Amino acid sequence: KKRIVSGVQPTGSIHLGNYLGAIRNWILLQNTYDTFFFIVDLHAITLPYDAQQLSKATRDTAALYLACGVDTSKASVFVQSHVRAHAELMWLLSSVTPVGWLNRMIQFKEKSRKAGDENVGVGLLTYPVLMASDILLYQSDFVPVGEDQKQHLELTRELAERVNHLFGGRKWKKLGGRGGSVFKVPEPLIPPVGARVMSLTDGLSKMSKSAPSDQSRINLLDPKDVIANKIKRCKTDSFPGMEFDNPERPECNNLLSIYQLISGKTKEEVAEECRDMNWGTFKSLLADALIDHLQPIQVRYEEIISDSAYLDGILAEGATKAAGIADATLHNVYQAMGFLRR
Ligand code: AQP
Repeated sequence: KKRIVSGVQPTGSIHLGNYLGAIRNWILLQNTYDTFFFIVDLHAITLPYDAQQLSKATRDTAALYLACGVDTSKASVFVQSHVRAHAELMWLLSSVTPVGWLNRMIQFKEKSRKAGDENVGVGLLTYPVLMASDILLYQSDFVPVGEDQKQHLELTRELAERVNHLFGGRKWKKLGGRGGSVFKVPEPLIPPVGARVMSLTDGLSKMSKSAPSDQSRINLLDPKDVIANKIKRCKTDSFPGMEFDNPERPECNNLLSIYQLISGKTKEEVAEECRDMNWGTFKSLLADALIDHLQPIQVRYEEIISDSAYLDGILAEGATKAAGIADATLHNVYQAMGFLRR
């Protein structure tokens, strides 16, 4: 089976964008691929964060993966920091990553501009090297990537090729290794159901955990009345009817797309169903659809999060399985890079 790795940062509440853009696709992918879904807690500390909240957010994220349908009889679920090889490989890769490659990263430029100089740690710059470690440790064949992560995956590929070139092949064989490539070069995977979910308060920016206003996103754990209220108050326009793809109506397009994804209907069906609706009618249709869709996820989440022994067991099992693969890769990297064996 071909292998896939993916993760979400425990930096806040998991929202509809994380769900429709990432987690929901995992449910399909786990049937066909050897999948590793982790909670990327080491990535969550690259901007100022609250240490009191990190472990709770990590557990919540894990419980939500399971509640959304990640099936641990098919997929491995674990916490990134529980597999030490991630941080360790990152050091080895950092040492062969040209700084210029990192300076080019658009996400770094954007996030550091927003955070201000005082708050920008080295980790924010070297974040893509940790992401490369996450992927390369598992010799992944594919990585599901949204638009915003494409550049980071390209850097991962370049790094894999660089290490293979510098340390692989005959040079590695001379050191007693198996020779050949140290790392598999991963390919991007365009998700089966693609979605970029936009903010409820601005149809041109993406729904995001870090946006200051909670009003801008639907969190998967929002109670019914909060969902209804957020949809009621979300940004509208004064055009008649509802339509997809009108560049002057980004909010309308976003909400119709959300409705389409949640209802499982086709774009044509939704366009037809909603064409003559006014905002009020459409909003209550959407709020009801969201509440119905999220309710069973919330019920399962409550069951899982209240059984801590069960959740800990899943995470321990996942980490053991992941570490088996990650440690073998790390061993090869040390060997190829010429380190003395213990
Ligand atoms: N709005 C979105 N639409 C579609 N997909 C999205 N993802 C995030 N936002 C949207 C996808 O969720 C996965 C995990 O994201 P992450 O935890 O690495 O954080 P992020 O991409 O930086 O997005 P967030 O949740 O909005 O966090 P902040 O505010 O911290 O930037 C990824 O697959 C991502 O594409």
